[in-house]
Amino acid sequence: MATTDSTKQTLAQMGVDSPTKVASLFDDLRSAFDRDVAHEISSLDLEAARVKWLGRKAGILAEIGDNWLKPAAKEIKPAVGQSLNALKAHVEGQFTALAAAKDTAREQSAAARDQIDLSLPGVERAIGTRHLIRQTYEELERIFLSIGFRVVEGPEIETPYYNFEALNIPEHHPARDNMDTFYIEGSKAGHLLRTHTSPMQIRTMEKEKPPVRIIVPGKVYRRDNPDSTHGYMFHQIEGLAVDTDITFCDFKGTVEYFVREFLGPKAKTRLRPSYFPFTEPSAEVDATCHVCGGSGCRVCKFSGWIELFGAGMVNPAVYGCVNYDPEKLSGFAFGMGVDRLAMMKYGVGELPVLTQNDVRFLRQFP
Ligand code: 2U9
Repeated sequence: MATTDSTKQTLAQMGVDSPTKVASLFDDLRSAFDRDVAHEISSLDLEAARVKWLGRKAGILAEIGDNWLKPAAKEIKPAVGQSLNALKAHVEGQFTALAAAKDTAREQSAAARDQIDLSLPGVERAIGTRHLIRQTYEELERIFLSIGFRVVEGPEIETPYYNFEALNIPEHHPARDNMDTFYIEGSKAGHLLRTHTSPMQIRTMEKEKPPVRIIVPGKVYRRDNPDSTHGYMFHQIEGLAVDTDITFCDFKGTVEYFVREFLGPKAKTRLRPSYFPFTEPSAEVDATCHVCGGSGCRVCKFSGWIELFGAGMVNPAVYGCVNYDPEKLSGFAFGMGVDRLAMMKYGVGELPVLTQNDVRFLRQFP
């Protein structure tokens, strides 16, 4: 059996002296090559095998040329030449095929690596939550929409007429003092940042005939000294119901329904007389303390009651400004500070945390 070492010798040294022996020798060599290559393939060192067999100087085929063919006796030289060519074709063909197979395998494994596995769980992206103020707005809107109110929104920059005069707050009225106002510099008409959302009730009544049942959410601005419970801007929601026969009973029933929906079925309501230029009579709406249930605690300053918002029957003076007949129409209105309600309901101690957007705070209200 010829080994690859046999190519170091000449044919004469090995006693190969006939075409039959030449053929047999080359057959053995071809088998040795096939075994060799099969092994190299598994170890993936194809290049080393290629150099061993096809290397120009020390490759086995080069050695056959030098050691077998060149010195071969005349009688066997053609047989050696033919067998060498056949072996060379086989070897080269195999290497070409193997290289192609290796390329294909590499491409396939790269494709397999790049393939998207649709069964894998996706990357979980943290999405934000609705801010506590937004959640409170949505809760307030849900309650009023459930009893026939609709949402109206309007501009934050207003004229003094809509913000004050049409609401029965003439110039020099003391009510203007506690609504310290931001005026827009250079505005000839005296434009200002609205101090409440009430201008939109006026605008709505100007445009629409009664019945009107609206709530108006939005930002409002007041020149306050900022502290732990006051800022320059706060969120309001106001409401207005006007129709031909709205009574104080409708007002009280609506307020009580709202309080039970917002604070729970056990909450009780109390109306305390108050004063607003745009309502008459006016009231502060208190509810039994949601923390102690009315028995008295630190949150309600041991009174058992918490002040929720202001409200009242619409002052007939307001109807004159919007061409509504005060003899035929009546209604009620209310105004709430949303930040205050959110802080109270969710036990938030300080106003600034509502605007700082610290995720440790926000995450508590998913
Ligand atoms: C029209 C007629 C009447 C809106 C009202 C209040 C009472 C009230 C405050 C609550 C806390 C403002 O955010 S706050 O500081 N508001 O107490 N607001 S009645 O009355 C209106 C509005 C528009 C045409």
